[in-house]
Amino acid sequence: RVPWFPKKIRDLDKCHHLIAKYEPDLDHDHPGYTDPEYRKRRAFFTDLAFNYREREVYRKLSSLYPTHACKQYLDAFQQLEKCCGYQEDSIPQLQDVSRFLKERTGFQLRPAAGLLSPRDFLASLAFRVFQSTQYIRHSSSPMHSPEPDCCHELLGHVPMLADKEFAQFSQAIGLASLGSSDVEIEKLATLYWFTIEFGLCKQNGSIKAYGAGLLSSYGELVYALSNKPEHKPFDPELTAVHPYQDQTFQPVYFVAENFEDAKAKLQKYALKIKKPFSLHYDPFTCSIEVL
Ligand code: H2B
Ligand code: FE
Repeated sequence: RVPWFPKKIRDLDKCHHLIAKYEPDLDHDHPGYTDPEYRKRRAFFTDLAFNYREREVYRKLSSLYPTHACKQYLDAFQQLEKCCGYQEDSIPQLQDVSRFLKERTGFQLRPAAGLLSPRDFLASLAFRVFQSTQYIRHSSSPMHSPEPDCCHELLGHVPMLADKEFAQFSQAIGLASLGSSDVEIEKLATLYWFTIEFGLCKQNGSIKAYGAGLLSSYGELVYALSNKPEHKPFDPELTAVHPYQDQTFQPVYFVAENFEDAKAKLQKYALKIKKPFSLHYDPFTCSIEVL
């Protein structure tokens, strides 16, 4: 058998195996072995070199979008490629993407250090602020990350946040969360999970994906639209109490008729959450009025 060898320049993404023997971390005789600063700097460059493979995520996922993503996603993705630096071999700047969203739906991105508590994360949505991580997944596992990373935010969430109806839907979950009990927050986080992260919707007689967890995961995107999982109609009362797990693919996905319908149903659900006050968001001052 002839050993595998690269045939196109992009095949070099697979030519990344190092002979680590002489690296400062492993070789006791290396002049930098006892110099922690030097070793830290070397680790930084190692990451840069490996992360060059980020293009792999982008290329694989975007090949699926035309057949698997909803129309709203595709429209926005095209615009992001045209004017926001979305491309295979570069990662766009948070500020450019934030400006793009602000012009379309008033949403803005705010840098977050990692996974936030559901209460804090949902609260930010009330102000049309999306808390976005900026680091990238570990390069040893380019197609999977256990926590959100910039691939998930930029390829999963951002395009949908450019759609007016979806933006309203997202803010509605956020507003419903303000001042709610822990039990209600848990239900809203579950709703968030089955819609904004793993939601499907009907479109011209077929089913498409709009959830960010799907649009940023090649394997689950294919699986979600296959006949393997169960598809149930989105109904906030039922969806909010449906058990979910984040270790494997979902056995059940919820399908929205369209975003307008999903938003109306969610707002009806939110009205039933008991609070000793009512809230109004003032878009001019970007603040919450308690009535
Ligand atoms: N934090 C961050 N940084 N990004 C998210 O997408 C996220 C989060 N999702 N905290 C939240 C939790 C979500 O899973 C719900 C609201 O619990
Ligand atoms: Fe997410």
